[in-house]
Amino acid sequence: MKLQRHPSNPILLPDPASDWETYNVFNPSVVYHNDLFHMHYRAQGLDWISRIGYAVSVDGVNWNRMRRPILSPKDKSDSRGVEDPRVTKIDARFYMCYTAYGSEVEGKPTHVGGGILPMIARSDNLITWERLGPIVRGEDNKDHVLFPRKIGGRYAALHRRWPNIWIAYSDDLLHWDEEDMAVLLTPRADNDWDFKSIGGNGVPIETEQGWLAFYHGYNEAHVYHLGVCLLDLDDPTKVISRPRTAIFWPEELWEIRGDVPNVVFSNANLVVDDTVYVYYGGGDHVIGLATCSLDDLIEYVLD
Ligand code: BMA
Repeated sequence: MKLQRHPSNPILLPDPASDWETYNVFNPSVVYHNDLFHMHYRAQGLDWISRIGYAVSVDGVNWNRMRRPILSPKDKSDSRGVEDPRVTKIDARFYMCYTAYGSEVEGKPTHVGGGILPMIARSDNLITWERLGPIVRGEDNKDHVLFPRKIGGRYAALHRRWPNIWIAYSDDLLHWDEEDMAVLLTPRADNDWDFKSIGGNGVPIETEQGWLAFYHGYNEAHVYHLGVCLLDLDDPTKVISRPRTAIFWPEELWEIRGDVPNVVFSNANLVVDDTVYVYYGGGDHVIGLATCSLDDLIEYVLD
């Protein structure tokens, strides 16, 4: 089982005429709503600070982008950038998980590499976002994503405590208590594709067989790969299946080179008409699309 690249790849490029998305567009989230594909993506321009851009598409391949970012840094808690959006629709509202990368956390200056908060924001229109707050504080935590409905009456999320994927529950999306968090998946103990570190990708897909959860991993050689596992519908802390093999890895020049080499990094794996659309950043530089059929994917995880 392997995802198939779309022949039009890469499907979104940086814009040399813009000051905020001049150099890199990558790591997109995509939701399908009102017969349109809505993309939120990380962009870097002349100041190298990440902002979140927005684009819309009828076919998921050709995009019409908004000319200004829809989320930008607002203070020292995210002054180094807002990164890696993952948008989930829950009931009638949209929630964006994103990484805030700041020079200060709660009034305290951070050393280089610190200051990373896994944030949640809320929107009714996909364009204007209200910041709610972080899932956890005081640690390098990212790759968080919300499940698309409550499970057992509570909101649920995946997040990454390096190098593992964790699961967490909350009553209101504002309070995430330590006693409601647990390790879900760990890297595998040989030098395979998910040996060193793993993290969650897009919104888990609900199927009759369970939640299909895409994730990424890398090994000693720091080559990003994508994989998928199946979690129990009622209790996603139970892993039903975790296939050994990866389903996607860098092969094209723009995935092997780019701004950061050997990266395929996906925040979107949505299903439209029984096709799984996986959008990803190639080399932290451009955006690509790869697809597979939902039936083939389920067969693969259950094999
Ligand atoms: C991760 C994130 C992603 C990035 C990836 C590869 O830690 O920062 O945004 O795509 O590294 O550089």
